[in-house]
Amino acid sequence: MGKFFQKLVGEDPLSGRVPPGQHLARGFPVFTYGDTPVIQPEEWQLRIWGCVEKEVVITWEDLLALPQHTFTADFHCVTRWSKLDVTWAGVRIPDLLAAVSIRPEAKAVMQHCYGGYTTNLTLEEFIRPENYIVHTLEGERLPVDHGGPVRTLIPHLYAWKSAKWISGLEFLPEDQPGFSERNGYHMRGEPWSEERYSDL
Ligand SMILES: Nc1nc2c(c(=O)[nH]1)N[C@H]1C(S)=C(S)[C@@H](COP(=O)(O)O)O[C@H]1N2
Ligand SMILES: [Mo]
Repeated sequence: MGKFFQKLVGEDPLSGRVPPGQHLARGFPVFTYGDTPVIQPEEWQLRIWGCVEKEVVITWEDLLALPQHTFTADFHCVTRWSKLDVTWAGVRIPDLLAAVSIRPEAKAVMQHCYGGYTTNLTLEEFIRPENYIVHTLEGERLPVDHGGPVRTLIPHLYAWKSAKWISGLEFLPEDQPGFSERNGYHMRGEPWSEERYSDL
């Protein structure tokens, strides 16, 4: 590699930030299967059940009473667009789950959404401290198209794992495919290793 080209690569602020097979999107596209459910914050509820000692229901008020963080993360859709440096605000998943007694047999989580969408991940992938449940995008109330009032954000996996209009967390003894995963997407979905589709 010539000196000039090396210098260019070294100075490219995006080098190493866009996973293989992805390009940068213009704006922030919306990607939704089916209709967009409209839920008011006051009626929003997150039910947590399955492999837990006691079922828990979290309301908008409960969510806002937990420790809040603003953070920036990259967003990678499996349909090949990425958006870098998106700023969100919300609650860390481990803080959300602090009041939930998860039973030792729990190995996976199914995220349930208003409107019926579901997506799964292992418990280990779900409870990472850089995962969030968010209510704010770029300093504004999360727009309904982007999953408002409340969605999850799992930055290290493809964006189909970041559930918009989240309504439930079901803890499971084994990893089960959700809506996207039953329709051909990968069970894990890690963008740097291009875990796009399942081998079925
Ligand atoms: N409930 C729900 N969550 C969802 C989806 C959906 O259709 N319904 N689409 C997923 C996909 S494929 C992507 S790329 C992102 C898109 O998020 P955005 O519309 O905010 O860009 O949401 C994910 N979460
Ligand atoms: Mo997507």
